[in-house]
Amino acid sequence: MQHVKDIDPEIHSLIKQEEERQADKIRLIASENYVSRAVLEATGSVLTNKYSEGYAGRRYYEGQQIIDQVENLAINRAKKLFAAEHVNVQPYSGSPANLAVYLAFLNPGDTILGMALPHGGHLTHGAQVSISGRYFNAQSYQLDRHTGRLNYEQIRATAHAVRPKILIAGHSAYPRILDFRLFREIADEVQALLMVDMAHFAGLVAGGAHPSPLPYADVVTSTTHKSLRGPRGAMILCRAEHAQAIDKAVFPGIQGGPHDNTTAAIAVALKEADTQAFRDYAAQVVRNAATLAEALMAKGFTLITDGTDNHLMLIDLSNKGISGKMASRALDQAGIVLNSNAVPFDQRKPFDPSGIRLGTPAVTSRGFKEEEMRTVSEMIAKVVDDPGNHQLLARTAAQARELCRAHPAPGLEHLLQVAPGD
Ligand code: DSN
Repeated sequence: MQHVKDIDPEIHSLIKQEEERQADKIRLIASENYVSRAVLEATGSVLTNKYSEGYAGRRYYEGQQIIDQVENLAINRAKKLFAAEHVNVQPYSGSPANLAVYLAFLNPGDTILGMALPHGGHLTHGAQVSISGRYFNAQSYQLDRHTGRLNYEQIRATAHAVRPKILIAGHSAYPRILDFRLFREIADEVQALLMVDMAHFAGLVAGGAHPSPLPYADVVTSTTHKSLRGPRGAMILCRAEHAQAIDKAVFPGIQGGPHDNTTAAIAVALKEADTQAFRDYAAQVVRNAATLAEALMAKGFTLITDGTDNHLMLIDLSNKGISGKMASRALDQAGIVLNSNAVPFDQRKPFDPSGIRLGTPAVTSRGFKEEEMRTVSEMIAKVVDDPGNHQLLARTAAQARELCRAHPAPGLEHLLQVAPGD
């Protein structure tokens, strides 16, 4: 980082502070992770200097001898890893990827049916504040009030009533495995396309720790960061019959030139994901989540659906006399970073909801296992029980730092190499 330091000491200092924050805090935001040095290097490469509108062999500008190979590598690795017929790796991130699917198959005003945002769906699955809710007739399904789980008979009834053109499965805060076979059945009954947004659990699918939606869905979208542990980006995987529609929707439909440096980093991440080490990581993410969920429930926490079978869990703090925002702020001061989150049928406002969401990909990447998850559950319980105790928060932050230093985070190992004179 010497060049950043010389040219822009302010940004250099902020990056260094963020490195330290990421190194020394227990990061439980379910969508965050630590990428490898290799992914960081590819992201920061000269590929950022190139423009390459179009697709390999059909570009608008010259000089694509290298970029075509980079993009083809990323595509072919994704096709192999996920057993996909066609892959587009150009979407800038998850929201543009989902928008591209809508552009490919819908006209303004057409009906989509997805999981309601306050129940764990994503903004782009039809929330009124997003373009997906503004430009389309967005209908939603909710979780069952008693079980906190998806009720497939209700989804079926809603689908028959509203006849969506696209049925969306996927979430950003649902702790259970989706039944892709049932979603497929429902989509077929109403002649809808089935789109699965696997952004949250793509890494688990790649690592064999979660069923794949690919055999069931017409189109699958995913970010490439989150549990997949690549750079900030996205991809769309689809059946061969939809290849042209998807490619045209991404470019020139909603995007200009792809970010070739990101494409290279996606290729690196996909290579890393096709290893036994990554499969071990994916299995451990799930084991860590299950252990943390069990330990928290044993301490009186209310988990939506009474547990988890993926990488995340959602806690309703109503019985603890503290809001999600207050708890997440106290925990952040105590070195444990997570986000407040609405719980199903939440009575509180979205910015200060009743719950918190926790996920295990990032801590698993730094080597936390079951024992550390039990320790983390104790730290969380103490802070939630006494959030105004500043001594406790400071003590817990020191404990978090110690735990983190015993498990160096990928991409940040250099922080432990103290230079002579430092
Ligand atoms: N912001 C992401 C998450 O935290 O789940 C979703 O886009």
